[in-house]
Amino acid sequence: MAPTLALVGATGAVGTVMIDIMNGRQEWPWGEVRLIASQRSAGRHLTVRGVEHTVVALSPEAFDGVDIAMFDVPDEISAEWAPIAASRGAVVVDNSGAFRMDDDVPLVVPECNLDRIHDRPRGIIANPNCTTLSMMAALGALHRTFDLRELVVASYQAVSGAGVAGVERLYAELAAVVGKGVGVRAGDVREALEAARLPLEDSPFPAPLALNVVPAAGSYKGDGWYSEELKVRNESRKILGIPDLRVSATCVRVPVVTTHSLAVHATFASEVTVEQAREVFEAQPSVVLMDDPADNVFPTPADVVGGDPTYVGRIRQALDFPNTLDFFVCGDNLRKGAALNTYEIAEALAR
Ligand code: 11C
Repeated sequence: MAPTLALVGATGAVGTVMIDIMNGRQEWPWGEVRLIASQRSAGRHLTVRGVEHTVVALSPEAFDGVDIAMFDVPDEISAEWAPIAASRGAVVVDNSGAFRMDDDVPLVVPECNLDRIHDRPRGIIANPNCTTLSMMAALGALHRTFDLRELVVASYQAVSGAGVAGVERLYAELAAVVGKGVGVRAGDVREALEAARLPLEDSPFPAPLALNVVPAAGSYKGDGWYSEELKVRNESRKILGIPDLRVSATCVRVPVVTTHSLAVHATFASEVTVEQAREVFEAQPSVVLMDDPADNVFPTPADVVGGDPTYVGRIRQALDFPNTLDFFVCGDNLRKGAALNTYEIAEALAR
């Protein structure tokens, strides 16, 4: 019998993208589809592949008969409900941060470690953070061939990483500064936001985003590090299977709606030429090369948003660092960075 698929968080930002991905899939291995959300959203009607579904409220019984449950909900909801779904017999594919570093939960990117989906003692498989994910298809391909030793990255993260509230905040801030001649004197953007009744206390971000970049993504964890930076380090090590990989990340929020970018400085066991790296990227179906700087060809979020691949450009050998490649990647943080990777894992389980 065709397996039953549940989507928990069906009405949220990533859940909405997930339904879009489900609608676009060519293969369709599923029988019943069950859409699950909070009590507040229960009863809403959503259409999946032309069939109208009524959203049901999250409850233990909602998982009865479910084979695979994709969770796109906040950490605390996953922490409570993923084990309940697993205890009812579902395999959970969880997009939150609740289980990623649990030794009994594989952290999977299909391009890197799909075989790990079979080793899931808790019945849960975790999906990485979108920042880590945005570079993983490209980095994993290079690591398989050239043996990655060190990783230094700077991220340029879109506001939709902080959900609908992040997107609304950016648009409101932009409306408050456009045409006002601000951005030329220290503090004038903050003043413009105050004047527009957009106090920073109401923002999901710790500083103005309009006409600005903010070197603080996620929550502050002490010793100078933000949560996004620690996730990049810990998750990269786990996904690539290199527990002692040397990693340093600086994560920065930028005024982009959707699509995270990363400047990657990756050091390998021996020298890697640009041509060798290109060959590896060209052989990876989910990577698209946009790399002709002489002709202004490189990936930017505005040019690739909404796409499924990882876009790679600006590939060059670091001038003063042996065995090191520098390159720039862009990936849609809501698609491959969240919903698509989760769905690909579920699809592989169904197969
Ligand atoms: C951001 N990467 O851009 C985050 C969002 O651990 O799943 C995803 C947080 C996570 O703010």
